[in-house]
Amino acid sequence: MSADSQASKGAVDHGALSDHYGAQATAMPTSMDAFWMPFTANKQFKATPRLMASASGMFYKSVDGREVLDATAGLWCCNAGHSRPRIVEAVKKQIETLDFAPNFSMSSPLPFVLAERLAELAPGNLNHVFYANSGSEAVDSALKMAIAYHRARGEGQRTRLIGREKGYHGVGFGGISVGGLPNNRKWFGPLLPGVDHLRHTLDIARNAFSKGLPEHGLELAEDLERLVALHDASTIAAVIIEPISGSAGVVIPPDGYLKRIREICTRHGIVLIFDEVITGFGRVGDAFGAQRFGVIPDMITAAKGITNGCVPMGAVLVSDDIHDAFTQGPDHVIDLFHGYTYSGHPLACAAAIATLDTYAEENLFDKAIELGDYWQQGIHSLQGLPNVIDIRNYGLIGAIELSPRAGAPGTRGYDAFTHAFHQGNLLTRVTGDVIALSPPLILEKTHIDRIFETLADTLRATS
Ligand code: PXG
Repeated sequence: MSADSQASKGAVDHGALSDHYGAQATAMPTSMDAFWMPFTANKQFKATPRLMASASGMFYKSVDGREVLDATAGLWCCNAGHSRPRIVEAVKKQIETLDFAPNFSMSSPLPFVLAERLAELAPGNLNHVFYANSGSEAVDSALKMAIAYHRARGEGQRTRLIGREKGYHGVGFGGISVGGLPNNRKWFGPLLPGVDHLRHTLDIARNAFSKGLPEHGLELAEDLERLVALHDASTIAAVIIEPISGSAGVVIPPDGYLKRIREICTRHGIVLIFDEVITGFGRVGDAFGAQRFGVIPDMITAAKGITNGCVPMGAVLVSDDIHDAFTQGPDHVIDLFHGYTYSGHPLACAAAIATLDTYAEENLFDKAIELGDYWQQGIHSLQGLPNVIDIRNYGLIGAIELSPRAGAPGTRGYDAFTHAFHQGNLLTRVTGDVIALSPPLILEKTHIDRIFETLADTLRATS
């Protein structure tokens, strides 16, 4: 900003700044122009804003004083519910003790402590942890590692990356290149070269209203053989998929599909990356989807629930084989020319360790199994309501797909979302005409009842 334009905006109001932690943080802002909100229809939102002032357990409190039941764990991240005391305490203590320490040829204790904890939770021999600050960064890190891994072991021609239609892997150029959501790709030019996509597995015609894993579609895993035949395995570095696609509107893998993908990758020496930014940390009834589905990838990308959403953090969990390929050189040589200023930030590590303690103490990774049947029964009770064309569920994830209005796709979903929020005090997440649900794992049956009663009212009211 030039000195002139700063002057034209007037002097900074230090009184207002010092009040930031009090009244300003819980009241409607006086102007909403400057914040360019992500993935948001800014004009529409700012005309009818929805602002949260505080949160505790299963509930948000909005700035207009309403208690809103959180059926989305924030944005798939607050798996232990909001503002949990152990996590709050850990973050407070850490910021008072060590605010920052670099991790490039320096460090502090907690990144090591946390890495051991994450390696214990991870399946198979995924014993190494690389830190990022978001899911997008974790994904780009994993894709780079896969390519570099092959080069390190003398197969530098393996550079091709394979994603899947409808995949969401964040918003870095790597992530949108392997991702399969047209709106996230079409604006941004040619993207990465040498990327191809598997077909997606959403098949409402054959699998509508499946409970848990859909029965049909295992054969879609063979699509990977098609791509191997087309490109030759010797050019392919990695396949990246979400065990359950989240952002695309919750696509559950057909029974046996992930195992088959694993077999094909192994046969052809292709690195398999599970993007578990959503399915990690108890969402599907185990630490990771990998364990719940009984399929061990070579890398897992994680974020969101790693810190219960309260401090940004992403991570890549990496197998011994991949890690060790980078450590064969002399001791003074840098293993991997990659990393972020905030990789392993002490505040994020403190939050993550306290989060893992909370998950363990409260057995939250079992909750999706314990409550799974009740959740399934609740969500499928919406079958038959106006415009409901599919219902999908797995673990504590659910989706209700509505038929789009002719010529106005997405509007029916958006209406349901705003009605549930404003009339039903219920926070859901909508992508297109799909209502997606991913409540905090601390929820109880009474919350499940309320979520589906409110949604039933909403669907009747917005038909
Ligand atoms: N991978 C997956 C599987 C994700 O779901 C990311 C990567 C990127 O994470 P970051 O931290 O860079 O946002 C995600 C993020 C939604 C929604 O409504 C989902 C995400 C983000 C925002 C909205 O489904 N997932």
